[in-house]
Amino acid sequence: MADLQACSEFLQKGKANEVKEIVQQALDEGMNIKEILEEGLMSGMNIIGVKFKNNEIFIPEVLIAARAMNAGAALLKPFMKDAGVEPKGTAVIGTVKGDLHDIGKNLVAMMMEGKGFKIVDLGTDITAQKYIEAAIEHDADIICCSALLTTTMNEMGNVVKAATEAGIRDKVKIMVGGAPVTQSFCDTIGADYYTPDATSAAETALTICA
Ligand code: B1M
Repeated sequence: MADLQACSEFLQKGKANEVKEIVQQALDEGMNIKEILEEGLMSGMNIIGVKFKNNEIFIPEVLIAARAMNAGAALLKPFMKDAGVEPKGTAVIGTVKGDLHDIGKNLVAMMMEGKGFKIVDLGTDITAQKYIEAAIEHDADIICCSALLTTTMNEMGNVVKAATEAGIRDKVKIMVGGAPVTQSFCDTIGADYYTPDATSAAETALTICA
């Protein structure tokens, strides 16, 4: 019988081939999709999140674990809808206009994916208007803005304004983060949540959509 605990451990070590093998075996045995996803994949990514937050592991380990998670999740994807596995929520994510830094943004996206979110990754250099259009198109619960430059972080305020102008401010929460961003900046621009790292961002997103 497919060993989901072993799958979770292989995921944490970034062993994508082994993860795929166990997920395929579990599928062949007719195991419950939700069980494979939660016990084989998400449990491993949760442990990675905690270790990253505690500085026990670093960016490369997170990236290879996320790659293994994606490899396993890709096998499950075609069956998710039929199995009634709904995403925990939908988040539109991007790095703000004028800013090309995307490593932190990608980590946030991966951690949120690991928690079961549908992620619409817009990339970098994203205008306020683009965030809003995507949030409307995908009926997003959360808009996630990342900024690494003191010269671009103010663009986050424009995203909040644009959401208000588009009449979606009560439907979508706005989360902000990135090295120069602080709680007091978040409060000043009227965003909903500031989190200092990718793991807390994913945890906060889960609380928002609980
Ligand atoms: Co740039 N850069 N860079 N850079 N760069 C910094 C940010 C800088 C601090 C370096 C320095 O001078 N010491 C400085 C900013 C100064 C400032 O504004 N205060 C700087 C500068 C000035 C620039 C340029 C202007 C340089 C130039 O051309 N003169 C230029 C700007 C280009 C542009 O964006 N328009 C530039 C360019 C680049 C590269 C392209 C070379 C490259 C980016 C490659 C890429 O991202 N694909 C780069 C890099 C790599 C850095 C440093 C070295 C590393 C940034 C990084 O990826 N950190 C950085 C210096 C440093 O930090 N040591 C620097 C790792 C990443 C995991 O951390 O993104 O903070 P971070 O994400 C964290 C948290 O912040 C949080 O979670 C992550 C961890 O869990 N987080 C969120 C991030 N987003 C979040 C969103 C959330 C919640 C949490 O909710 C939605």
